[in-house]
Formats: sequence, structure tokens, C-alpha cells
Amino acid sequence: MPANLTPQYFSAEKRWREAPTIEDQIAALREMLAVIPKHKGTDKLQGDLKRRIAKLQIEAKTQRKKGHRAQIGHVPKEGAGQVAIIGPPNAGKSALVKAVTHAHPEVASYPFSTQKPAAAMMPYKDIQIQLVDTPAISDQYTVPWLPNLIRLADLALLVVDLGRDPAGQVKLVIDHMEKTSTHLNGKSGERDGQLAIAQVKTIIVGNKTDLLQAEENQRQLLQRFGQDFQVLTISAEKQEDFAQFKEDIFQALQIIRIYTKEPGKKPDLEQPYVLRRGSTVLDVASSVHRDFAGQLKFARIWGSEKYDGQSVQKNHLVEDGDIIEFHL
Ligand SMILES: Nc1nc2c(ncn2[C@@H]2O[C@H](COP(=O)(O)OP(=O)(O)O)[C@@H](O)[C@H]2O)c(=O)[nH]1
Ligand SMILES: [Mg+2]
Repeated sequence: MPANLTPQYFSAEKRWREAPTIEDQIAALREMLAVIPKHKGTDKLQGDLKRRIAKLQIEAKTQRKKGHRAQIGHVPKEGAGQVAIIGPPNAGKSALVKAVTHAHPEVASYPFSTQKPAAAMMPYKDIQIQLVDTPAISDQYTVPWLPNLIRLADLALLVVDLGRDPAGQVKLVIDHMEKTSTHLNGKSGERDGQLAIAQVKTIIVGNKTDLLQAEENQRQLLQRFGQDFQVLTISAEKQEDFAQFKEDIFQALQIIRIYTKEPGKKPDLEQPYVLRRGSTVLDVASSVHRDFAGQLKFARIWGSEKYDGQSVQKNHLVEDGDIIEFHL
């Protein structure tokens, strides 16, 4: 039975996802529970919400006892998208961030060398994508705020070491996150009966292709997870060119770059507007200026259309690289 969730529910869900503290999370979850349509189709979801509230209440209480504020790992978003770099110790998470950004995180042969989330920008064409290096996920210890950080990200890269049982590492991380109700999902936008919020689009990154055992292990990794996940392979330390890797990340973020121009003038190709794939001419207008959207009559488009400067309606879908000229 379809759940038929309402806009009110989704707005509470959004507040939950972005809540900076446990108390805010509880408040948002309570609202979700209050506005959720009550019928058979949402039974599971209701139960899920109740369990989650109960769990957070306990967590908030222990944190208060310890004298901690219920702050949760939160990295302010910057750039075109936020990508959490996660994985077991020594997989090369920090080495990857170092290879594709201008940051200099500590890369060390001992585990747990990264203790706090560290954001760095990865240039891709004319935009910047934010990578967040994180402490390792392991059986021994995982920092309590990590699941929340992952849930807030637009995409997770699960980095594993191709030198030692990568499939086992992937399984460990997935299972561990599952315990915190964070579902690492290979396909975006999939909603099963569970709390949709806890689903995080995830790409598996096999690192250290330069190692001898890498090829055989990579085969096993693909066999086990290649169906459900996109799997990229790299050598963070030996590889020279990351163009394809960056392109894959950009595509996975499902964003597009749109340029604007004023009538009779050259287009502004300095800084694109970044929108979600599936956006319309009207969406572009709204991101340029709030008043723009209301006044918009039509637009001309250069790029993906049949001929340059073709007139299009407000609801026309735009594509990566399009140039839009607004007519008010
Ligand atoms: N052979 C090889 N070693 C790597 C590669 N990337 C990282 N390493 C090594 O793996 C170890 C862990 O790297 P680090 O980035 O600190 O891992 P993290 O704990 O996941 O952040 C270090 O000794 C790195 O030198 C790679 O592509 N090839
Ligand atoms: Mg590290």
C-alpha cells in the first residue's frame, strides 16, 4: 500500500535531516509522527519513527549526564555538493582527499590518523565540490557523530583498500552503518518501507590499484557489490589523472551547471549556477533572483537545443552547460 506522505511530512523530514542537535532531531521526528497519514501503509514507518525517537531520547539523556551538549558532527555545506569520504582505517581516505584537493590531510600508515571531519574543495571544471574526510569506521570504534555526518552529505564515497579483502571491508562498513539506521544505498532515490531519510547514495571506491593483489581483489569486490553499487577504482598515491573520477562524482551528485546572459550581451561564463538535474528554466530564474521568477515571460537557450537562441517556455528542462537568457 502506498504511504502517500504529505508535503508537510517531507518538510518535517527535511528539518530532521538538517537538525543540528539531538533535541532538534527529536522535535522534527515528533512532528513527522504527528502529520504522517495513519493507515496500514505507514505502520512500519510509524514504528520506525517511534523507535528512533526513543533511541534519541536515551542518547540525549546520556549526553546531558556527561555534561555534553547534544551537538552532532556537522560540516557546513560549501560549493556544489557535499561528499563524505568514509571507510575503514588505512583505506586511503585522506590520501584521496590529498590527491584531488589542495588540502594536506595527514596520511599515515597507522589507523585513526584522522580524528575530526576535515572539509576540502575538489575543483571540477568551473565548480567546486566539497569533500569531507572522516575518522575510520571499524569494529573497535566509530565516532558517534559519523552516521549523522554521512546522512547530511549529498553522497558518500566508501573507500576500501584493494590490497586486503575489499569486499569484507565494504560489508563491515555497510553493516555498521545499518546499526545506526543509516542505509548506504548504491542507487539514488530508492525508498523502501523504511525511513527514507536514512538512505545515503553511496559509491564504492577501491583504492591502491598499484598493489599486486589489487586486480584479483577488485574482481571479488565487483562480483559481490558491482550489481548494487557503482564501483570506481583508483590509486590515490600513484595515479596522475583524476579527471574520470571527478566526472563520475559530478554525475553521481545529479547536478548541472547553468550560465546566464542578458539580452544583447555576452554570456557570463565566469561562474555557473548549480542546480539539480531535472530543473527548469523557472528554477534557474528563481536561483538568479527571487523576483525574477514571477516576472519571467520566456527564455532563450543556447546549448542543448536544436538551434542556438531558441525560445523556450518556463517549464523547459535545462541541461548541463546550457546558457539561458531571460525575457521579462
Ligand atoms: N600503495 C598504496 N598505498 C596507499 C595508497 N593510498 C594510500 N596509501 C597508504 O595507505 C596508508 C593509509 O592512508 P591514509 O590516507 O592515511 O588512510 P585513511 O586512514 O583511510 O585516511 C598510508 O600508509 C598511505 O601511504 C595507494 O594508492 N597505494
Ligand atoms: Mg585518514
